Amino acid sequence: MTSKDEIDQLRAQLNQHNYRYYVLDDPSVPDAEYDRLMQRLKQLEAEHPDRITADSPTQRVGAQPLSAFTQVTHEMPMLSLDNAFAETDMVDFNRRILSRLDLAADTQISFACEPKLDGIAVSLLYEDGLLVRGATRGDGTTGEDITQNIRTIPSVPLKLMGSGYPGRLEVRGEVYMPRDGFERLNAQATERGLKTFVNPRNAAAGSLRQLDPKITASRPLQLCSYSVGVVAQGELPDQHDQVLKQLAEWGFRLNPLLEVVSGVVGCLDYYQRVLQQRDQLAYEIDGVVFKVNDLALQQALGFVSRAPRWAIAHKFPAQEELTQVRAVEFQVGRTGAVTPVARLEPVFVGGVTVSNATLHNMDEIARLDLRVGDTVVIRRAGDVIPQVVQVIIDRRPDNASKVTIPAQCPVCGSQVERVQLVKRSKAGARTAEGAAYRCVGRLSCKAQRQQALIHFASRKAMEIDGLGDKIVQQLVDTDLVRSPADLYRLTPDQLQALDGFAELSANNLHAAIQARKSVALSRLIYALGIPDVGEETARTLANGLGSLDRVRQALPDTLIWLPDIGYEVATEIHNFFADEHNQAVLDDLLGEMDQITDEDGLAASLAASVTLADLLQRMNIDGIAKVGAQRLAEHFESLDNILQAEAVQLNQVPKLSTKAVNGLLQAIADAEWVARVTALESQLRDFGMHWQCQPAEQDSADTLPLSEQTWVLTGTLESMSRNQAKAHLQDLGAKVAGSVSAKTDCVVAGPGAGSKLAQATKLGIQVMNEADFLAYLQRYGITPA
Ligand code: 9MJ
Repeated sequence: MTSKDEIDQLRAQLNQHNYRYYVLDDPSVPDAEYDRLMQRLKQLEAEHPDRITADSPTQRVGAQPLSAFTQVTHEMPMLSLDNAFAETDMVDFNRRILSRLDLAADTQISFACEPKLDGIAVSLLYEDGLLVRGATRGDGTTGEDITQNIRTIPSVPLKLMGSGYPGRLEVRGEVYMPRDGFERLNAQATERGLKTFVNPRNAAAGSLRQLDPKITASRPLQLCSYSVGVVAQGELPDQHDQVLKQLAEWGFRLNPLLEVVSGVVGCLDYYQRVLQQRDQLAYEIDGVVFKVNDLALQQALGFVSRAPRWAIAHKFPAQEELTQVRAVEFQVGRTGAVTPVARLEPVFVGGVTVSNATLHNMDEIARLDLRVGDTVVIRRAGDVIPQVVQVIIDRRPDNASKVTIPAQCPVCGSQVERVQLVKRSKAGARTAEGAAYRCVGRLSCKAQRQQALIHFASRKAMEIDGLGDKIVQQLVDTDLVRSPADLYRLTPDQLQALDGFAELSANNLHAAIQARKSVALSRLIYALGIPDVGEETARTLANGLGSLDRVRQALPDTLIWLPDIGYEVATEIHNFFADEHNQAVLDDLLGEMDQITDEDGLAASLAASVTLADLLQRMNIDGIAKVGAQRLAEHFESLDNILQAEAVQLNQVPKLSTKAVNGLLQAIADAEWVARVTALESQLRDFGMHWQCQPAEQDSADTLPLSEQTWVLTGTLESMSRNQAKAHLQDLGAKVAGSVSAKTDCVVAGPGAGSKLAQATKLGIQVMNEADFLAYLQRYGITPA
């Protein structure tokens, strides 16, 4: 094949893969294959620079930053849409159309319906099938030339697909940022200490406004087309929906919810159906758009001022509203964290009345520059909790007051202490830091007591049936319960004295509490509410260490041997159990309980898997990695021998580098290091480790079929609930994660699986359907109830 043919073929393949991935959301090859084709094309183009064309997939980004955008005058003005806010507005819209067209009042006109994307309207001009200009709507008459930014959006065709397109064709549509991309972008900005975007629309607008197209290229933008402007040297179909379908064939992304309905009743029904789906959509919409489908009728209807008579936007309830901050109060959580909450002038937003919004922490207040009395933008999108996203500084009253953290806990009056928070990346670099505040009152603080007990009794913790939040509140308010142990000491009489209890209900709750005197170890660990210890970590601790005693004693250096436990979490766990107050509360609780069972009957797996070489490798000795550690372990056979070794002996270890010898000498001379490694070794021995032994126990967690594997569940399964499927996988040793990444080993996909399945296919990860999964479980003797 000649290089020209190969270049043509690569471009065609890349365009096709790109179209499948970004326009159809249906990837056809793994990313690695796409990258390989792209590399090959870049290589060929470097060898034959004369063959580079503007529509080559390599040429999306590459233009130099501009110093300013130039103005563009639209050949056909880009109109705006009239709004309808109520059903009566829609009925009036329909009536105006019928009367203007001289049609009978009961005529059912065909309307094309689409969701109204909340982004930035743009115009894309194609000449002979090539993208020659991209522009913003601007004021409708003049916009800005943003061609080089538009070219970076992967769902924008640089060259139209197929054939039959007009010589000049202006495609119009919306550039928007899907929700997941927006969340990711803001999370990155927060991590880097940069300003976040208020909403996906502002993020899309800000991304298109960049003078440097490389920045635009790094933003997750999408284009969806919804109409045409200039059409010359060619013709298009005579119905709006057919025009859009024709655009799809030329390579544009269309909204999959596009429909044609009959009459205003059809429009109102469509509005309701899309409204129901709003929160589940991958992108934000602020309503739906209705357009008379017949282009001849559109022509006959014409325009009034700047909007067409044949189209209308029926708006959804706003997801952002302005209101005022009446006060900022402080709440105390389970671990004593003191967090600010904004008390707001009640406002209707995202379909509910909102009068409180969390402010997260004092850093957030500083970032927003929020004061009491300020007018703020409240956002409630999807079913997430309402957020304060912006302060309108221009409306700040003279008497607005700054927010300060109270010196005393608002609930118990104990001192509030400041704790420095440092977030680290996996490599240990600081990624963010800030201050948190904590009430030092522990269980003497009613707020902490109440939250701790609610957590203790909750379903994933001790699962005490019938012990709901309201009852816990009464038990705390009446001082009947001051710690988890007190729960077990409650008598039926005491319960019966509470509001809403009779003899039977009191006896039932008493029995339910007593029934939870014996639980699985992992439940108890989770129920204790150790900071940073969720269900999964609790299970790891229970399975890996096998007994509560070991968990209580484990040193941070020991804990980090367990899967997915890093040094920070290890330190939190160790500090929790080292704390005298926690020890007393736990001893008291254990005194009331009967039996803590290791739920899966697994023996401690940690000890069996540790060797002297592993230990040396992990003790941060300069110059010593896996191989060096192995050589040392083989030569000296025990840690004692190594600690007593001098330079002469170390130099006798075959093939040990000078750097490793020096690193080790330095470590041995460091009393703190020696104390750490000795304590670790002694603890691992106590926990049952034997140097150089093979895994002793066959059923240890490390030898479970799915140890070290990560699985993801998506969609719904018919034969079992998601929690049951999760439990089965965990029994087999797998970690069950909430999202698909390169680390995922397998995805179980039931009907209704969406983006996770797409992601798995994209990454080339194994996918099982329900039948495969059942057969797989069967192999290990698991049959769902
Ligand atoms: C949006 N934003 O989704 C129009 N739009 O049509 C749709 N906007 C529009 N159509 C004419 N789907 C002017 C604006």
